[in-house]
Amino acid sequence: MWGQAWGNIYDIAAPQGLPGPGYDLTASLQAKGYDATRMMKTGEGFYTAMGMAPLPETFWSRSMITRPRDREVVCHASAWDVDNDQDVRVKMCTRVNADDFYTVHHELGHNVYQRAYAKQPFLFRGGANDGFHEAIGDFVGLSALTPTYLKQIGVIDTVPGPEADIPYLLKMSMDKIAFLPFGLLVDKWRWQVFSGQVDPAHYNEAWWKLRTQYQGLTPPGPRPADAFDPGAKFHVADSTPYTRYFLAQVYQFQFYRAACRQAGWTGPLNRCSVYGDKAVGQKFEAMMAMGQSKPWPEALEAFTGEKDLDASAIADYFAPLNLWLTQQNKGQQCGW
Ligand code: X8Z
Ligand code: ZN
Repeated sequence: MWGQAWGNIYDIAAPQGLPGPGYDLTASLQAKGYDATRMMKTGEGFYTAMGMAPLPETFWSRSMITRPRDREVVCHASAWDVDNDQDVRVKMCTRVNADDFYTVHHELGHNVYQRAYAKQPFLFRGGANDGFHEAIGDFVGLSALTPTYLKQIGVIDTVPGPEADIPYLLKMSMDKIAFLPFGLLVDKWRWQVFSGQVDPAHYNEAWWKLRTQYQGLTPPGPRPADAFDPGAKFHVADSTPYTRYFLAQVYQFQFYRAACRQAGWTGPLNRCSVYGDKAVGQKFEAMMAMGQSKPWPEALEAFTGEKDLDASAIADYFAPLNLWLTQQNKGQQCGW
């Protein structure tokens, strides 16, 4: 609806004749009889296989992981740290599909981080910055989407060959790269509102100006003068900052590249999974345990050896796709 993730239109956007990524995660999860609990348990399994503690019993008794039948709830997924200690929970209307499989790992990343820094003094119980908080589960999700891992846990039966790498990366880029402009513009718009640069009569116009400038999108038809399209985005209505997701999009690839290096991986990055790697898990948990006790560059350095936000990890991950696209787009005019 917001054009923030495009992976689900891979079928109609990919060039004709290009094969798919070699597996259909939604179909596989459904065929194997997954339900919400099994999705969550599978997510938890990734973290425990890296050496982290299983979720407490209260997680299972107090979380909301399916949409209740008897009342209206906010279904936008979130993770909670109710007592700033061990009472961690997820609130999610989990459906059995590829998107929610990924989101389960994302949400649990919040809970795993919260538990890791629970031993810090109260004021340091928080993410190194809010981008870190969003990046933990996304980093894990990058491994959890690899065919190698999905085969290991029996979700798919065969690992596609190297011919599936470009399609896999193309689909991933439609989620991860296409998200960047959106992740940037939500708070750009909000800051224009908060600073008074834009007055209420022009809120919607300012929104679409940014949508066009950054995402190349226009509304499907003229918008009425009293429309408030940004209000349809949960984080705008809920007043949740959004730059965190933009930052997380970069951090997650830095975490992932560092983890794969630590694991001694030398193949294409998109095929790396650190599932079951306890040494990587230990180092990652040590970074998470720092919570907010040190400036974020120190936390980043503790795990990656890098001190700054660095998009070269994204470029490394998508390097084979970039090469392929450069050839595909030869002679084409890019932009809008
Ligand atoms: O809001 C979320 C998470 C909860 S922290 C589900 N995300 C952003 C969104 O849905 O807009 C994750 C990706 C970006
Ligand atoms: Zn989140």
